[in-house]
Amino acid sequence: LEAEPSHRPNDESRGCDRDRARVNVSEGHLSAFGLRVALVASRFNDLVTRRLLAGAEDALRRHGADLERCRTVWVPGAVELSLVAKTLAASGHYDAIVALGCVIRGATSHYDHVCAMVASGLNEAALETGVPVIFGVVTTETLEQALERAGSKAGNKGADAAVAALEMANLMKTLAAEPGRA
Ligand code: INI
Repeated sequence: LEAEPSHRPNDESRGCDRDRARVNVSEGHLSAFGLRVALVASRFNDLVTRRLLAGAEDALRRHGADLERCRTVWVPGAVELSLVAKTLAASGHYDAIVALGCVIRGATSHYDHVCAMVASGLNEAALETGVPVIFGVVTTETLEQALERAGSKAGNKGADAAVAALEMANLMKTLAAEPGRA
């Protein structure tokens, strides 16, 4: 059989453009109005984590959050962030959780274990509860690099995490309001 001349690539690309024009786009806005956000911060390396927390609180306030409705919980170290984040997420009281920590590499492999535990634990907390749990954990080689990310030349990762929490909290509300389409 002789193959039919194929026009599929052109047809497909035209189809794609047509679909693109019809697609509805959802995104979370950045207002904190009416949102309740819980912040979980670890005491380990608190020279850095206090600055991340200050950055997160400042970002929430500047985006319209009522800080009276938000909450801060301190835990010993980054490893403990996940359990508390998951407990707060499962409580139903918060629209998003921001986990703030600082892990700095030392002479042993401890850093790798702490990073692996906190990354997978926070991700699991979000996936199991359906509540956004934002990874505001700075992982660096040196204290200097960590301080750079806690309110100096590389910005403030706590503030970035808080803004991500607002975007995700609002996006999840939008998706929940359209159950047929999520
Ligand atoms: N915890 C941190 O938050 N940052 C670190 O850099 C760190 N290091 O390197 O050891 C750290 N360890 C403690 C860990 O998070 C737990 O609190 C501890 O292991 C008890 O479970």
